Amino acid sequence: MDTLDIEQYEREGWAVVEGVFSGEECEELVAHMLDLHAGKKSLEGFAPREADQLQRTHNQHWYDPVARDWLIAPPLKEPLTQCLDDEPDGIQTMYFWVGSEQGRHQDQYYLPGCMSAWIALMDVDEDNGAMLVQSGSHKGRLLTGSDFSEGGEFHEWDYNAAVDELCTRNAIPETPVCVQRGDVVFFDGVLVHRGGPIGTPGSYRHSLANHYIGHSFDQWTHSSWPRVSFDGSQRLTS
Ligand SMILES: O=C(O)CCC(=O)C(=O)O
Ligand SMILES: [Fe+2]
Repeated sequence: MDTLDIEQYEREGWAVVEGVFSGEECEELVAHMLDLHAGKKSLEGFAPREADQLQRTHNQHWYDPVARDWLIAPPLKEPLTQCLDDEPDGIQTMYFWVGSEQGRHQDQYYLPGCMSAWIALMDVDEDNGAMLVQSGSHKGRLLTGSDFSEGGEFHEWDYNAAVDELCTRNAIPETPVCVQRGDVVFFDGVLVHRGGPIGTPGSYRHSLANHYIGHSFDQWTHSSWPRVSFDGSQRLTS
């Protein structure tokens, strides 16, 4: 496994660590998710889907020990600790079978204080929907709820359209994050990013997006979401 380039992370707001997970480990998770999707495995909490419905799972680690183990996989701990300058608490997971094509956003709008470890479970490029990131945008403005309330600059704007506007004002080109199976993209929760277009419709893009906050972060707003430490213990912020 490669090591995190913390200077790049701080400068660009993101950095890739190559080869964090083996091909075998990735294939195992992909097989687990394909089996769940196909109904070959059942799991309480996982809603069966139609064959053509590949919508992501959200917080699968709440009901699936496999997802929980991936959230606190030991090789993620050191790079996360460096980025957060604190011990990491896992707080959210999203599993994608296909590219999300999600509009531009900043994760901290939804998850205060967070950062991300985005795990490629297969090779990812512009064909199957690479993420697009705006390097350096994490040093700029974070749009928050108050920007959208009465008197806020973006009152009555659509959220993604407001981030599009922020992106234009930042005037920094977007970079497709093309990575290989087993690589992990660490990125700052203020970074402007989106799920890029899927160049080859119908292609798979298995990936797991994990989100973390620092153990001492005390502004966490999702009070019913457990904070999962790397030793497996869980707690709620009151
Ligand atoms: O995987 C994607 O396309 C988007 C993921 C994302 O927005 C995130 O992990 O925060
Ligand atoms: Fe995101």
